[in-house]
Amino acid sequence: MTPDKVLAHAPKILDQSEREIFFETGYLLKERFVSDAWLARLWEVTERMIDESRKVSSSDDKFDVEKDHTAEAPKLRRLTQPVDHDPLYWEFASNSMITDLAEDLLGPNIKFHHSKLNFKWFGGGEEVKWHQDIQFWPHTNFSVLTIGVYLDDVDDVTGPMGVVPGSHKGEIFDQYNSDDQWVGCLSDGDLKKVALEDAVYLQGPAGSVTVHHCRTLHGSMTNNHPTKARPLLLNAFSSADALPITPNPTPSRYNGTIVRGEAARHAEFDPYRGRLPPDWSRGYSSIFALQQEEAGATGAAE
Ligand SMILES: O=C(O)CCC(=O)C(=O)O
Repeated sequence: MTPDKVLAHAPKILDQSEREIFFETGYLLKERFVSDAWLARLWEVTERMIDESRKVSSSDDKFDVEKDHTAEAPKLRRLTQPVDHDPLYWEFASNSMITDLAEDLLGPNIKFHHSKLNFKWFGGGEEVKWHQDIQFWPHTNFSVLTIGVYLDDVDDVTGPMGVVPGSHKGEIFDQYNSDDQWVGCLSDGDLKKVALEDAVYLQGPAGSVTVHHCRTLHGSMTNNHPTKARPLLLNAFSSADALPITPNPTPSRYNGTIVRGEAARHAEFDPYRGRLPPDWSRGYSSIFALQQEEAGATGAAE
């Protein structure tokens, strides 16, 4: 759905000016947006997930862990598709204030795409290199976005999400390396073309929410805090009329579920001039493994 058509519907939860700012800059930060009651419920299940991760010694379909992850000292990078692992995560994605927020920015008919919980563990939790999302999951149009919730307070030490304002209106960059392998981030050469000096780092207390457009250039630095992780629960949505044109890298029983309104009768099209991702229908590892070019990670996606 085009911004004009979205803006023509009355907002539920945002001011009209906030919606206009999102379409202009490609991102939004809403401090303390998620209620304490929701945060407490999300923490209860998230603590359980962290405990469960103690049983794994290497990454699998559910837990993406750092190399020195152990039962005694877990070091989680990501819980993949939280919605598949506890009904609470699905309730949050499909029926909460973040679903209202998605509706204000995507229009009345909305589809769920995927979810992930990035932990960015303390004491060096890995960076996420500068990238755009739409190349991971191209759609027929660009009415696609991701909403992140900081489950804990985030400052400049814990590795806040950084965004480049206005980059959603610019180039769709190649996210392959010079050996033609998908790495899911920009090359050093392309980064020189980007106004990284304008990057904004989104910080705030627990419950603050980030929104980034599917073409917005974003990334985050290492978490250098000695004791505090930076759990960021991310849910991606699209307008119902934006259809994925490649297989979803992280399948879930909820992929493509209409969470507001109704299914589209017609697809809407924006020309997609980016390069297509590899065929991930047979498996995908994670953005961390791919960006770090860990052994087997790129191959797994081919
Ligand atoms: O966790 C972050 O800081 C960024 C997450 C992200 O961009 C991603 O997982 O695609």
